[in-house]
Amino acid sequence: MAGIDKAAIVFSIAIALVGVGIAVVGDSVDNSPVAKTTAPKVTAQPSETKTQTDPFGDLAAKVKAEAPKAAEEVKMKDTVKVEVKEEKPMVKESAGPTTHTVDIPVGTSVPGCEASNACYLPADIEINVGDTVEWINIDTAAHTVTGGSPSDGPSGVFDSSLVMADASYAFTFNDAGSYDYFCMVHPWMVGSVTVN
Ligand SMILES: [Cu+2]
Repeated sequence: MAGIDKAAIVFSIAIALVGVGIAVVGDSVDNSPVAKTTAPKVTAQPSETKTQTDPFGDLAAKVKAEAPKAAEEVKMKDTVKVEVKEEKPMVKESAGPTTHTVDIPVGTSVPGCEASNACYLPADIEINVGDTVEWINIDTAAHTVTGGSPSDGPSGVFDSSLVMADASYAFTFNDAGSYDYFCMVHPWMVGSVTVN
């Protein structure tokens, strides 16, 4: 009887272990299919948005909606970079011939400015060959910028004729030299441009 009981106990234990084993395997088998079926659902979300639940559908929609925006941002960055590259050569070009500004100050239509050599500001300017000088008349009266001197008269190199109030006159100096100029309306107004 003892041997039979032991055999029965061992047999029952074996059955129990098998049962546990089946249960364990069953659980693992039950879990793995769920995990496997869940994983494909996630990867299949984008193409099956309509058949899936709303949360995933929203995520897929957001991803689809944000993807074009990101692409546009990249394109925008590219265009900005291109624009910056285009601006750099322009700066280099401006480093060549430049434009210098000379003001025709307020009140120069009456004598007085010549005492401080301020009938043109600056009255004496030094530039490089190819540079341009632009005289801006900020006075209320009309003036001229005429090459030459009050004593010798116009040189004929450049002459603005009358520059009205708030108007301007520009001349590009392509030859080196010293150029005196004056105002034919107000002979006390004199200035010079030195071109190197
Ligand atoms: Cu003048």
